[in-house]
Amino acid sequence: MKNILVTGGAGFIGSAFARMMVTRYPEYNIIVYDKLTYAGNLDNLLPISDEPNYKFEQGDIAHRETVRRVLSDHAIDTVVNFAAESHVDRSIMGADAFMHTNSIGVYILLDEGRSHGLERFLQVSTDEVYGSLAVGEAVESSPLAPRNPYSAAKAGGELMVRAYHETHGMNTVITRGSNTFGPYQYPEKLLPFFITEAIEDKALPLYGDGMQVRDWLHVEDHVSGIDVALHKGAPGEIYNVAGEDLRHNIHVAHDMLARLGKPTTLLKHVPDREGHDLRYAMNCDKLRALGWKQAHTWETALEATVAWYRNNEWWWRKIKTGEYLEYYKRQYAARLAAAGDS
Ligand code: NAD
Ligand code: TDX
Repeated sequence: MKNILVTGGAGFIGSAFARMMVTRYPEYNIIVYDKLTYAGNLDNLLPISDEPNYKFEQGDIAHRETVRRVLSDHAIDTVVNFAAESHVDRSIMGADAFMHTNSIGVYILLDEGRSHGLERFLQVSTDEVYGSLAVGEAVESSPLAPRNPYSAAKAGGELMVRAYHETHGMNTVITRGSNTFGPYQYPEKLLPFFITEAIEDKALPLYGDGMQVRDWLHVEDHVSGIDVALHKGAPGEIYNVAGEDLRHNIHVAHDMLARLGKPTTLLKHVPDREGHDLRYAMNCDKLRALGWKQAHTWETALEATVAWYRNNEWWWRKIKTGEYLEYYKRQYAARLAAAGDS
């Protein structure tokens, strides 16, 4: 492993992976390949922009010719694919881009990667492919039962990874991560959205009764788990990367508000997300058996995350304009109005 293509590396988790790899492995070349959609942001890569083992290429993972050129120009031997449309609420509004990137894009990367002779292909997937679990926790062999267009398209991508391993003998690994949070997360996802809105004393739209359960994982722990799976995972295998720290949304919001010193009266119960998955939970003994350990607890991770958004307004204030405001209006205006707020 020497020349690693990090697709989707200008987004939240991909950029954390690129920042970690560039410093942890000076002997590797890290080439970020990203389309720079609304969620891609070169500011996320500023901390490594002058490092000699980092390069950036702009492009779409579903664009065959560009993928082929980049694999060849950089003599890529390994692909770690983070590129995705990643927000469930946007997939409910329309799923074209989700099918394009999360399913077709994965296929193009695999197909070009196979022709190019890749040594290793790691697909970053999600706990959402297991669907909503009323009780218990998913293990890697649990059935796939996605329930929204985002997760269905991610499951499609995964199945193609499996097919290229089984049919063509490609050396693939899949990781399935749980709800991730930390610095540089686009402020449409629950925590960065609520933190940045609460800083401005705005109403926080909590879907339904707020009793949905998510399994929270700090982004540095997520990317260190991907690193372990990349280096030690067996070909064709799948590894859950989970915080194993289940929390109700309403309690997550209360913890965050307490750290910001803001009142819980900012929370407004608004009409629920359509098809809302009530509960995600995964077991990650399989990855722990390879030596992965979390460095963060919920308390330390939340504290650091709240502090980061407080200290880095330069980063999120630039984002919260233009397209962001259009999306906010479409997603929240009617919901907040229904809750008696706007
Ligand atoms: P993100 O939306 O912050 O970043 C996605 C990145 O992919 C952006 O930089 C975007 O420009 C890029 N991209 C989108 N379409 C592309 C295309 N066609 N070609 C090239 N680049 C493209 O997402 P994230 O939260 O960092 O998630 C990264 C990966 O991790 C995704 O595959 C997601 O499914 C998975 N995941 C996310 C979470 C989470 O909680 N955020 C949890 C588990 C798994
Ligand atoms: O305004 C909100 N109000 C609210 O109550 C938002 C944005 C979210 N929520 C709820 C919905 C979920 O139950 O909070 C929970 C978390 O929501 P998101 O941050 O949108 O994440 P989720 O839908 O759980 O999906 C995330 O985890 C799995 C990521 O976005 C996916 O990319 C990942 O695969």
